Amino acid sequence: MKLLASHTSPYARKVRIAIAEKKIECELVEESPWVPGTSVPNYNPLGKVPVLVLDDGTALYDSRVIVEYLDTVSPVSRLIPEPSRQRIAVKRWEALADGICDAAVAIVLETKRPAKEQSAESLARQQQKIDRGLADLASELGDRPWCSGDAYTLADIATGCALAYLDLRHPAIDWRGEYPSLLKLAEKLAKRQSFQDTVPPTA
Ligand SMILES: N[C@@H](CCC(=O)N[C@@H](CS)C(=O)NCC(=O)O)C(=O)O
Repeated sequence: MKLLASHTSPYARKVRIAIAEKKIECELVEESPWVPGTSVPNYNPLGKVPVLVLDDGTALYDSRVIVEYLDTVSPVSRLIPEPSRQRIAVKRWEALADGICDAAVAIVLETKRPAKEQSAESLARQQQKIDRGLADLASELGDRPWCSGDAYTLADIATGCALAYLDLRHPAIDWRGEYPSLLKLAEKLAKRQSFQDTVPPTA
């Protein structure tokens, strides 16, 4: 099994953390989907990472499908609870954290366009998604130890990856100052080996 991933992708990081937590053997192949000649479209017609290529050649995407697959392959450290209601709560949390990343990525791409072609309206719309998303994450977390239920799950992984991606691409967003509950969670996650081994490069 091999994982096509870039070191800065928050979606790929989510999968890499899941692989580490579940102690699954998997080759990591660093691939940027943005460089000319990238092989990513050969595996994923959408041209996005992460992609998990199984030993029989089947390519799985996107990150949510991959993590769900990994969680069923190995019973070690279940990341998605089985009971339907808890499962949906975790998946919803993941959707929100990933959605914050989607908005953060959209801003990065928009600001790469020539200044006079950038849409202030689009930038503001994406910024609102991040702002509302963070507020929701924080209020749902409250003073509980973990995002969903009373154990560490995929919800925590997705949230930790989203917050770190904001640090990487949008350091001006002061989520630590505004949301102490998220800060507490992030500090706890940062102590895990899986998070330490996948910290995105700053350059
Ligand atoms: N929903 C997808 C999002 C994946 C995604 O957008 N990956 C970015 C890297 S952070 C990418 O590959 N972008 C290339 C492109 O959009 O062409 C997932 O969860 O895997």
